[in-house]
Amino acid sequence: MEFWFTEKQTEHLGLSVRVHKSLLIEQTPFQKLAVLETYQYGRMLVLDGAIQTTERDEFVYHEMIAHVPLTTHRRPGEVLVIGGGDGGAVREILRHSKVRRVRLVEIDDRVVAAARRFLPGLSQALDDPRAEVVNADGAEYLRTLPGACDVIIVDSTDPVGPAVKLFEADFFRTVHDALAPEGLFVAQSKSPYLDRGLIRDLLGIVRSLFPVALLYTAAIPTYPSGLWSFVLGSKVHHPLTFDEGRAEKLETRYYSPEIHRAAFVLPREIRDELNQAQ
Ligand code: AG3
Repeated sequence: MEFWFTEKQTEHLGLSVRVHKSLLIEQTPFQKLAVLETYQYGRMLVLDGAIQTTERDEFVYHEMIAHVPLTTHRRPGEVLVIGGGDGGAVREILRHSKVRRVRLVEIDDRVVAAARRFLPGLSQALDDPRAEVVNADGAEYLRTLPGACDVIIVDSTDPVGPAVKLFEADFFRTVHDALAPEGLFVAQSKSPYLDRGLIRDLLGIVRSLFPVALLYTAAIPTYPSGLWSFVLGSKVHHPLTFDEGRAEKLETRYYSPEIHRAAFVLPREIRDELNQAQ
């Protein structure tokens, strides 16, 4: 007998993955949480039916959400992650020796517990002495930290359930205020093929708040359409003027100085529609 999990990416499109074993299925106070052992991608974390991360392709997303902002900032000492309870982004952030502290603010502590139990390759980073896990609402928590962060990384779910407000203008104003004068942030912003309207709106919000506002992409096999995007907002530093030496020295599988630069080059139609000139 075969068991398949399907993420319904749109009304008319799904990605199906054959499941070897279901390791955990739980209704938390915030969302439905599952950890599945799959043949193709290893262990897979699913929230409300959406694939969050898999053992085999998580490195692409986590390297790209962490190293692009951290090599753009000259001295990233204080880093804050919103969401990302699996620990993958924190693991990559900790590769930067300039980072003194990384705080992970996760609203759903069941996600952290599931990752600690089933995804040690990601969650082990949370035990590092420089890492701190805070169980709180990220948007509320940020309000208590004016000007305190060098880099903020929004590693949220898609805008459903608890993450809806993390895609609204008010939240990005809070992010702006929580950043130090040279601060910058990155937020996951869904698929350039399937979510163009959302990305256009987000970029509009970020452009109204930050002098540098750009979109970059990465190829992630298990996310809808396979091409994923990140929006970056920065008070001073431009991501194409970054520390290439530091980028080259990082131990990575996807990220490199060349990938860093190339990620900001958008397919023509998307570039024109978003009016993104580098
Ligand atoms: N957070 C973003 C996952 C979005 C995937 N969307 C989807 N499958 N529809 C990932 C968390 C990893 N730390």
